[in-house]
Amino acid sequence: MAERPHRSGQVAIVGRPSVGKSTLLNALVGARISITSRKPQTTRHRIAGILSEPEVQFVFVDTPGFQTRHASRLNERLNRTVRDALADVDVIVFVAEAARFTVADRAVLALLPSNVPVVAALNKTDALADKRALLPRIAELATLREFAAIIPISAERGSELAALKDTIATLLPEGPALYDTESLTDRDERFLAAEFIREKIFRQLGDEVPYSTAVIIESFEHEGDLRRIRATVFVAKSGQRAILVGENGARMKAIASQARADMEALFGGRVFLDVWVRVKQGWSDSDAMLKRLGY
Ligand SMILES: Nc1nc2c(ncn2[C@@H]2O[C@H](COP(=O)(O)OP(=O)(O)OP(=O)(O)O)[C@@H](O)[C@H]2O)c(=O)[nH]1
Ligand SMILES: [Mg+2]
Repeated sequence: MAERPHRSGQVAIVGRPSVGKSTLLNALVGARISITSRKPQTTRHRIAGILSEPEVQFVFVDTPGFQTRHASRLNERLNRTVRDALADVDVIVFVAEAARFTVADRAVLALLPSNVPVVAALNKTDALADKRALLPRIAELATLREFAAIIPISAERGSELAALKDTIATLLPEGPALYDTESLTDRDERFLAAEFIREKIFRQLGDEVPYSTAVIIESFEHEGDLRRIRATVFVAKSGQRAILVGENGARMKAIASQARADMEALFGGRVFLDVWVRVKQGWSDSDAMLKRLGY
């Protein structure tokens, strides 16, 4: 019997903010590499998660949720990141919530190229009170464009992810692995370290500060098994600095210690993390800062 040919390719994960794109990427790859939170617009960078199986290598590309809220130069860049991520992928996974289909979902759908196969993943089925609500939603979605498949999933519980993966695999072209089969992501530890800090800020602080925050890794040194990391968190106003630092530095201490625990889990070694907070007015509209941040 002939061996089945190996397949590989890029699979973009797109959708409006907060539908669970990054949670899905992590569940598919089996590691927490892309940050997640309840707040919309958590993801700001393109990041690939790599899943290597004997017959197929998936390169899942997580993208920022298409931005519709604040008009800033940062947001223009984020939207461009999404568009660029779509340019040369083999498959698109369009993520929406099983419970609702909004104007923003339609807007994202309208941006998708017509010559790439799209699989719709209706996420958060675990939160659906009545599963019968899925049928009219699937029917509605099917009228909007052609889908290779429409699959209800729960990224958080891991439900139907095998079906999603199998469907995607059939749509990938034949070809060798694109990355080392040991790799989990195309991003380095420096990038992941900055992201873990940003994640804790998104999870621990209210509605204003996270959107005014950026993280830069100033230095990242290996001393045997120990990683010594120095980071600066930029905020836009001094009031935000006070909130972020907290009373006697308690808030920042909690953020840093949780971020450090994540780094140690993923990197597999001890981490010494030193975080400073600095005020930089208007960073999200400064070309120089955006460039330094990699946006
Ligand atoms: N109940 C439930 N919640 C989920 C599921 N998947 C994701 N969530 C939650 O939805 C919220 C948003 O998840 P993210 O993965 O950060 O969403 P995202 O689409 O990457 O968001 P942005 O990066 O901001 O565009 C988080 O609180 C997740 O825990 C799911 O299957 N079920
Ligand atoms: Mg995300």
